[in-house]
Amino acid sequence: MTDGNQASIEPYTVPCAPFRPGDTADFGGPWTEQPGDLNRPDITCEAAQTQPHAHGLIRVLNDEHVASGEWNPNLDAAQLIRGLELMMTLRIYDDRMIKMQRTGKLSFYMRSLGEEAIAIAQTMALDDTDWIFPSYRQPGAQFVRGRDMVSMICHCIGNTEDNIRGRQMPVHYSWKEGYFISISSPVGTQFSQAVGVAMASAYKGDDQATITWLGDGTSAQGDFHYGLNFASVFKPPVILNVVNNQWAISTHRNLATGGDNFAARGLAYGIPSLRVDGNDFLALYSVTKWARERARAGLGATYIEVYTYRAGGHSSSDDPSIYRPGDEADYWPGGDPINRLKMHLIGIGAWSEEKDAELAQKIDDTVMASYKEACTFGDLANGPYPPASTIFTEVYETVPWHVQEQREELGK
Ligand SMILES: Cc1ncc(C[n+]2csc(CCOP(=O)(O)OP(=O)(O)O)c2C)c(N)n1
Ligand SMILES: [Mg+2]
Repeated sequence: MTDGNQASIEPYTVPCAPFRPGDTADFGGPWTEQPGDLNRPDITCEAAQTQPHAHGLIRVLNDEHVASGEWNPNLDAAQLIRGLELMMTLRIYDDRMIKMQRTGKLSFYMRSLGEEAIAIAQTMALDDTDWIFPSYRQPGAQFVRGRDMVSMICHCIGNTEDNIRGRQMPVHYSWKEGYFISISSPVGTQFSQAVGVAMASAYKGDDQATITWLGDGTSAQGDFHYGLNFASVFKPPVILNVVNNQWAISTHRNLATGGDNFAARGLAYGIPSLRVDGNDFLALYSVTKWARERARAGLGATYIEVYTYRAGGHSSSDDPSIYRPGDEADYWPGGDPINRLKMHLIGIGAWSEEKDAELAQKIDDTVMASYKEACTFGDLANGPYPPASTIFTEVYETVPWHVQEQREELGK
């Protein structure tokens, strides 16, 4: 049945992950693509002019953490430090929350480990009222828009202050004030929804753009293609991202595409398409600014493959050690996004290890204080929880008869 790395079911071949527990991962050594390799095309370019960008890799920070090339967004030190602080906040928050899950204080959790730059840098590159249609891997966008951490934790616990009253799993945040649309458990629905909202912005003639993300595994679904096709036809102001983090729970990305490139798919839809180093804060910021400029100028959609690695388990329910080498993340050529920005800041003389340690401690104190405050509104073990009647309220404008019947049956 097995032939090297491929498990065969005659006459078909089922692709297998390249590395399994016990193997030493090998991603081909440091990337050959360098920051200056790719130009920053004029925003009016045709899709075909982005062919090198879809097949290459847009980078700004090199392996020595020096920024260069046309894609360098030339952010000042204050903006870079803000980006670093927000990424550290997300990581420390995630770290605390997964510990809370392990000790029974949350029912479920999902981290963004290794992918912190994505939501943070890309949201920083947008206007504050642009629509965000995230997957569960971009809660970090809320930190950029200033969401209160206590409110986020109340949602994860599902206590009386949960702004969505226990209607969603933890980490499936909704935040109307931040233009942050409810995260959907059925993966991929956000792609076509985002395109639809962007079409509405174009019809209304407002200057709101929409950004959305889905994963490599999810891109094997129809939703991905429906979204791309509508974006291709109607050219709305939307930024469509596929986060290729190599894994979809326990299945390798090679089950989602026959090739190893997700960015080039956009070219076939006639949409300018870019592939970006997803662990390079500066490159992510820059490609998103470019896409936002295109949206503002009425030039339509931009499609981006964010090339990265999921350093943690899929969720608190997952144990990656049974399907991939435990140290696979250490071999990822893109390194760690937070460390890369930190080393860049140290390199330009704007940061130090001491400042970094101080900031990490301050953030951890804030997370702990926020957790304690959230628990004053109810914790998972003891409640209080939102009332059961909230299953039936605030969902339908007119409650359908069968839902009404269920409510009566429940007596709520
Ligand atoms: C429609 C649908 N199918 C399956 C699932 C179960 N599921 C949840 S996440 C996931 C993997 C998604 O992987 P990917 O798109 O690569 O995103 P990542 O978790 O790597 O960010 C699956 C199969 C689901 N939630 N919805
Ligand atoms: Mg994935």
